[in-house]
Amino acid sequence: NGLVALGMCLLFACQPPKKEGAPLENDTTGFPWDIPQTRPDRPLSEAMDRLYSDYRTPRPEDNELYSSFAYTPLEGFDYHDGDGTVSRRDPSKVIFENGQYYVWYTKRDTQTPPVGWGNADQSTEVIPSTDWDLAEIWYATSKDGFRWEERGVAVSRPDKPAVGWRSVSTPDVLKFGGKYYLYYQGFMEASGKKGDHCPVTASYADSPDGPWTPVGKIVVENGEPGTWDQYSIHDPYPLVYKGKIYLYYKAAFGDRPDYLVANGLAIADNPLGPFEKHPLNPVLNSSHETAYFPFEEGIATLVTRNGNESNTIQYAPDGVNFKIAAVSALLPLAAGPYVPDAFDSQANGRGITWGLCHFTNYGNDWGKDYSVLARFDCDLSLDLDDKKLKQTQT
Ligand code: AAL
Repeated sequence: NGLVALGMCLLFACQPPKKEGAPLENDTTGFPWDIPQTRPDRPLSEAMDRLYSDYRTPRPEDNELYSSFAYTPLEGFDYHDGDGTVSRRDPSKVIFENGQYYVWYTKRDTQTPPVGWGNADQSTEVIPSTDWDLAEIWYATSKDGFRWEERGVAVSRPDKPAVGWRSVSTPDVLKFGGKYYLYYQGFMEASGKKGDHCPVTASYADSPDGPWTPVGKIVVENGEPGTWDQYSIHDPYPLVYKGKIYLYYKAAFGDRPDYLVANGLAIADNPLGPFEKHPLNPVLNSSHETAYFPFEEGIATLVTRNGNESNTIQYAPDGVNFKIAAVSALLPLAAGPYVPDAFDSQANGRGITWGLCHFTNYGNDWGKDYSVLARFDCDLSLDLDDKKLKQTQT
């Protein structure tokens, strides 16, 4: 054993010291063994070229916009033993007010589980078609982001024929000029029929605890017939960026089920509009229930579930022209991150470390299911000691 150890020592002692960034011995590519941070001065293949042109750093571990995701069940929500009559989904972003975290979400509490998208004809005034039919917007608070207390309804369904009489769902929150605004989808017909062709409406309040006053009108209009967002304005997601309200939303070329999901941007000076759609819309060619957050001088986004660029984290230095910054896996669906600087970013966004998301399809038939809220944790923040966090994750 002693001899073997001595031999090993001699072997190591005889090795030339490794030089940072030096090419491998016998390496004919001329490519240094340690991936350089700067582009090598030689022609590159398409793939290696992308490494330097499309991503923020050649190595994911150096890229502030790369993260994996951890998930934790939440405490404090009752799901009626999972019988499908109660569902919570599509959480808003999380905000911190009055010493606690707040979140708003779609809650369905119906006599029966949904009959399913394909059976929408069987829905009634009390029997839901899909998971988000006959829903209301509820809210919950938490001191630590894990244990939540459901506080009650924030926005209920107004009487017919007001916007949202059939269902109000998929909220997000804005704080602006000392007031709070909830933006959400207002259904005028059951989902699964033509109800999903819905626009966005809003309510406002002086306190995150309400009471909420519905504006009773459409705030972000569907596009003109023939345009990409003619059918729906879904998943509204407001941020304050460069002093204006940037409201991102999902729409689709075509109608379900043959549709291509994309995301657009509408900008306003005032929370209740008028919202002007960006001339370059759509600004994302993929993604469902998309989350956005200020990052450095621009906006970053989690691109999930639908489209060619699903499972990417993208970045737009101007909030408009997004490019893939990182490719990851198991991204949170319908993420509502805690975005500390969502409403006062001065082109110095700090990123995110956690939020709420949902898990759907607790059932065996699409749309005939219930959903639960969960917490996700990630490292998409400039404030974390990245290296330390990543070491503990590996
Ligand atoms: C979600 C969201 C919107 C849709 C429905 C409820 O995935 O995109 O909110 O309308 O499904």
